[in-house]
Amino acid sequence: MPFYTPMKKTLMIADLHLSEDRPDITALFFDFLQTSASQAQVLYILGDLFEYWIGDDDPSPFIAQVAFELKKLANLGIKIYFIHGNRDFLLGKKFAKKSGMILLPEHYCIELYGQQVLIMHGDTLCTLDVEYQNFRQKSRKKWWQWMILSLPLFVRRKIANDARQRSEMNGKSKSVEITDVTQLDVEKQMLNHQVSLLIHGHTHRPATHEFTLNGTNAKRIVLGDWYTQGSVLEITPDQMILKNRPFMTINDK
Ligand SMILES: [Mn+2]
Repeated sequence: MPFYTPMKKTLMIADLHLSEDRPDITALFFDFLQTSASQAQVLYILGDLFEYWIGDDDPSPFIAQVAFELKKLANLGIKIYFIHGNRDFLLGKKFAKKSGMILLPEHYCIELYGQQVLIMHGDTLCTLDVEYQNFRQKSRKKWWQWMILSLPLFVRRKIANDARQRSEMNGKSKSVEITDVTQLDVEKQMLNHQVSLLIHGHTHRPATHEFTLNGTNAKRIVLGDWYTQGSVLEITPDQMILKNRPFMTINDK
């Protein structure tokens, strides 16, 4: 028997939307990396780790610090996997290497303690949002990304800021149905990958949905965003728990 057996624990997070404007989220994330994450075997980040991403060549010290903290965790032997979100889809190999993350394809099947699980960001399931899906299709093309990434950084930053403002306006005008997943696409993806468990983020509507798929029990777990607290899915061989982490209080006395 080995002297030390690492805890069989896998963590999943999504939609942190890290940015310089929200030091409270960043502090909570770094604390999470140094505490719970360092006790786990694997950490999956299912997209929108960053509020926006303008290219791996962004020299921002804030981004360098996030890379440094992730790399510290990776150096402890914890595997960190990353699936792109709709905000940070331009995150590339250079940053992944710097931060010790392994990039995964947009839809990916993993084996979790004996169970096949499909993981993704979740934006591809929101098919009623035709305007977004059209943009998504275009922006995942090599030529489009090459074109954007060849622009000077200050231009890319302006494009990202405009897109953030547009998205905020859209979020207010688009209905709840349009910005949520469609059950039909959930089932299509799950049948395609032959799984009875799907885990994703993106909609910021943390929940566990149970339904029947092809006569068997199926489950969809939605991770929460980090705007008002942290949200972590903890998976061990025995259970899966969606946990909240409150923002840290500052003790100034
Ligand atoms: Mn998203």
